[in-house]
Amino acid sequence: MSWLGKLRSALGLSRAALSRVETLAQARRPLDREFWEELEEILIAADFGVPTTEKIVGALQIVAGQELWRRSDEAVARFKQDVRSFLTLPDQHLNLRSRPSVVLIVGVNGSGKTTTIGKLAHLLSLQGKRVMVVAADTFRAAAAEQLAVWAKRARAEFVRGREGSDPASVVYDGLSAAKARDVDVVLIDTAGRLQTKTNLMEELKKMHRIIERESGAAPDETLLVVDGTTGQNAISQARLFNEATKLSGVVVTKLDSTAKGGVLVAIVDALTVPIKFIGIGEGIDELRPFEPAAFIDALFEPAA
Ligand SMILES: Nc1nc2c(ncn2[C@@H]2O[C@H](COP(=O)(O)OP(=O)(O)OP(=O)(O)O)[C@@H](O)[C@H]2O)c(=O)[nH]1
Ligand SMILES: [Mg+2]
Repeated sequence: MSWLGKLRSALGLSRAALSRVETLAQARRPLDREFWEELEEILIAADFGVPTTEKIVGALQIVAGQELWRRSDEAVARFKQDVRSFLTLPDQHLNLRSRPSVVLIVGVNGSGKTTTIGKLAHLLSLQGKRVMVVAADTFRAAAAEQLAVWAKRARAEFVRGREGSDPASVVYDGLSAAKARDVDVVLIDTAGRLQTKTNLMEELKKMHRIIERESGAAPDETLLVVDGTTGQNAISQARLFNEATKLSGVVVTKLDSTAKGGVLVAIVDALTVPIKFIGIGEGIDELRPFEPAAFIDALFEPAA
């Protein structure tokens, strides 16, 4: 199956949740109050979130008035364009400036951090980069073993610490090894337990300090991994991490098993941080760079 076909099939549940948007367009209804209310209702049900829905629909109503649109198909066409530009932020792609580049992966329990690192290591390996993964999740017993399996599959170097050791010291070991082994990109896996905000901040700050000292710069990327199936709950988590550390991008996982794909729009609205990758399955090749245009097409396109 082509990549677009795969994306389309992964987003099937979300597309079904939004299929009424297409129905609204095809009905060529007048742009009366019922129309706007129905559009809002569909978007809220599809996890766009109330504030984001109101923002998008509010702006659309103003344009509709200015352009003297009469029918729902015109408004819906513009709506899709608006969502697409909403999802398009500068720096949409992975920035790997320094050498070795350092990518710190954060997020709550079970959001898909380790899996995402495995997939990302694979993607970068395929691009000919020398990749190292570092198991700075020293909290959960099987965490390092799980990452070791991914490292092997992705043909990446692997560094771990002792269980229960200080994550920052594992980061230190990883960065030293990366320099010695002439690695291009270092991906750092962190523990996902949801701590208090203060603990979270302290731990992330400490890792940042080590990275800055050892590599001479802040991490090239700090990516927040968010479980797409949690819908609106993902927003409050994302806010917490965004306050604890400066995020450069978001990865939304498990889009293949949720109808809540609209949450991407709410996340971008809440954080103003670009979505850089989406996870659309458990397989090693099921992480892809996020492309707003392809995403919108797959989310709204009527079935062929
Ligand atoms: N369907 C689907 N499952 C995914 C995806 N990404 C991750 N998963 C699954 O989500 C579960 C948790 O993934 P992990 O990578 O272990 O999550 P984690 O954030 O590292 O978890 P902790 O280390 O416990 O915090 C696993 O069963 C993964 O296979 C995805 O894009 N689609
Ligand atoms: Mg993990």
